Amino acid sequence: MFVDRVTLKVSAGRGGDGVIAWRREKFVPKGGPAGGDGGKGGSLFLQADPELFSLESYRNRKLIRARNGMPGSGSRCKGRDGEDLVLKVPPGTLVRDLSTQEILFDITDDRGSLCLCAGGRGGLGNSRFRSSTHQAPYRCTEGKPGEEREIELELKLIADVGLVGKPNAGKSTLLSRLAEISVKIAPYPFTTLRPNLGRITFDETSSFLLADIPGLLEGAHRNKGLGIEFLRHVERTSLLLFVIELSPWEEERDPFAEFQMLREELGAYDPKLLEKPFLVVLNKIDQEGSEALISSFRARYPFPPSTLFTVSALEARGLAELKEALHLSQQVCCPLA
Ligand SMILES: Nc1nc2c(ncn2[C@@H]2O[C@H](COP(=O)(O)OP(=O)(O)OP(=O)(O)O)[C@@H](O)[C@H]2O)c(=O)[nH]1
Ligand SMILES: [Mg+2]
Repeated sequence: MFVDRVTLKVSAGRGGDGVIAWRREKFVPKGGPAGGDGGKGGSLFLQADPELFSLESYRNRKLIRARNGMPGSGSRCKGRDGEDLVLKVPPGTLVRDLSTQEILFDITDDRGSLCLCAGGRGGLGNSRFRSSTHQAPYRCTEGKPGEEREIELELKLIADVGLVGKPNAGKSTLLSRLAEISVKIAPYPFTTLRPNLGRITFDETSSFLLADIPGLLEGAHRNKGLGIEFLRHVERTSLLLFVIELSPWEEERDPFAEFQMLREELGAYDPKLLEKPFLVVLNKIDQEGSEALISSFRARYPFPPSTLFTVSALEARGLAELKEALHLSQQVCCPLA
């Protein structure tokens, strides 16, 4: 199951208490204080794991605690430190503190682990309080509580290109052709219920990560269909690929109106998405009668013609040109007006 938003209470371990103890040995009168310190509480760390694509492992968890430190003991023995806990999250996870709404971390790569909650310090045993004037202190301190937070983890996939289109437009088919992976494809809307990622390799040194998200319906920003929540997974992409279906047998459908509808839904989610570079793919050109739709689309398309592609994902036609354009995307695409 794909999960891209969870809230959790996280807490580091409490420090162990210091203790009061005395050195008691035969022939050692007035052995003095020997209470050891408590161990440190375990800390909580976050780490990106590139193998993960979902926050599913946190779905049913409400509280995550690291272990407490153990109390000290006699003979000045320090208690054992609580074990640190490392929470693995997919790259692209945003960590928000729910009480302040502040973004604590944006975990975009797998460089090291980040401390989310520091473990509490251990208390001091009575041996620590001995001084020249106070030889037998009856004093120790408690361990400190570990840091606690209520957090929200929100995953925004990190991909270079995001596929946006109506349900059934052929987005998954295109992804499977370009990235040569197998994804669920079926002749009904909302086949894709979770984002899929695929990598297109151009050559040994360059490749692109492509994200296919569930289809958008008109009114998605009012929660129609699967809503627009999934658009968060194209927020970080550097290029958008609009996939529009040519369906000549359905007379009431107008591909250009669908393109505008998609733009409106994107704008309703976040106007910044409209500033992203984009390419438009008219899919299913293998169908009879699609030429008329293509020319009517071209006539109204106000952006450079070099950003418009006609393909048949099913028959793998026109894909080489599209792949080439993706490769050169930084130069050929233009921002939406
Ligand atoms: N004729 C024709 N059919 C296609 C083409 N590309 C995809 N299809 C068919 O269109 C249907 C939908 O394809 P999908 O790839 O599942 O479409 P999608 O956009 O991922 O759909 P959702 O996941 O539901 O949003 C399937 O039956 C595909 O076989 C094409 O180029 N030509
Ligand atoms: Mg799909």
